[in-house]
Amino acid sequence: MGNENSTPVDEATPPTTLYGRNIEAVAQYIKEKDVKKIVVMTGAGISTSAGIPDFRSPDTGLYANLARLNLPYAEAVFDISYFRKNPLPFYTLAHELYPGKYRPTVSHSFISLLNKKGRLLKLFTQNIDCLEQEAGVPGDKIVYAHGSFATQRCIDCQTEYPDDRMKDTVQKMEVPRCIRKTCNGLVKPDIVFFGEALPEAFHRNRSLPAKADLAIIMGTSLTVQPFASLPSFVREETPRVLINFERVGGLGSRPDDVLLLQDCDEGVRKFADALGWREELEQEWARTNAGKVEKKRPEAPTNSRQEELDQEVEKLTKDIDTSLKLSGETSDRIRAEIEKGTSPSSRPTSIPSSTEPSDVLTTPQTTTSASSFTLNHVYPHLKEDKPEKPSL
Ligand code: CNA
Repeated sequence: MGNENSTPVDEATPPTTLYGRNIEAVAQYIKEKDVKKIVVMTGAGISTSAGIPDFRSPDTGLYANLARLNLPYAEAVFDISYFRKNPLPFYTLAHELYPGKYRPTVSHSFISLLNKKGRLLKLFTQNIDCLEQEAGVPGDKIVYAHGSFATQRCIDCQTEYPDDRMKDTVQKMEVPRCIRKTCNGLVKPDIVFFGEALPEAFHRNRSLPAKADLAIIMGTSLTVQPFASLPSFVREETPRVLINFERVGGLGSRPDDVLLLQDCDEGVRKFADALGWREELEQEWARTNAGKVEKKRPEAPTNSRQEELDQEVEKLTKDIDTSLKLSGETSDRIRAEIEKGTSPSSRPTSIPSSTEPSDVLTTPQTTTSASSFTLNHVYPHLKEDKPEKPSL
């Protein structure tokens, strides 16, 4: 499990289930065998064309923004103990990423179409943007492996917080507090923070890939455990399709693996062409357009883009200072903490150091040194960056 030979099988090695190692053969297999148990596994790559920033690319600005939030270390934004002390950086991020701002991509619509055709067994997603549901995939078909913004609760007494109030609070960039007056604890969306256990639904459904008659893996680097081990649960003779810019997770090592190393949206369109579903796919995607402003995919950085970015960063930083009503006392405490530096003892210690699948969210990193701790459990594009020196 998780230790598959990652050497691609020789192109000449004949597949055992498909007639060929190409998407047309997969389409034929779906139709001839009336495949109805497709398991889809997705990650951030299926949402990038919606304009959801990856944080690290200089042209998105969000990495720079994080640095200016004066976090003692970048991943603190997803660390529960830091959140308890200072929820503001997280809520700044939440304001940016909150569901409702982005339009689902063609890749999301392809999954919805699979479901409408009665062929989707389950979608496992690592994403927290809820675009799958917006595209029409029903909630009971989705396993949010890393949680999502769909629900939220008090981190002390676990009382659920109403959706409409949450939306309102995040829009105003305020920090929501428990609705039980006697509690007043902080409220956090049910997304999985460092060292936290994955949702029960993940564990309940994690054996489903072994029952699949086809697996489709899209837009993920397959670096975050235990999610990354899911494709290895698929039976040896069951075809697995990878649609991703790069080859990942040992996909391609089995005779019935098919690789589409390209843009996810282009890949699903090619898949739909092979299935004769292209028109339906475009109609399905057109339905997601109602009232949504389509965001442009980030372009390569240019000087003027950099200037725009700086302005955006300035604005967001100012928003933090002014809109988020940080009490003087909290402010002083955080300031003192940041001035103390980034001692390892102040960092999360509960993250297992193994890359093997476990019950809690883990990254490929194996140490807790300052330079190795990154946000890459949620925003892997941050990996390899050293923490910024705090500057207040
Ligand atoms: P990742 O590690 O960033 O990997 C993304 C993969 O997708 C990479 O292999 C890219 O090459 C590939 N990719 C990116 N864009 C495209 C594209 N348009 N077409 C084809 N391939 C593409 O992301 P993972 O999901 O594997 O990492 C797990 C993290 C990322 C989870 O915890 C997520 O919550 C987190 N994340 C989520 C979102 C979101 O909800 N939209 C955004 C950013 C990060």
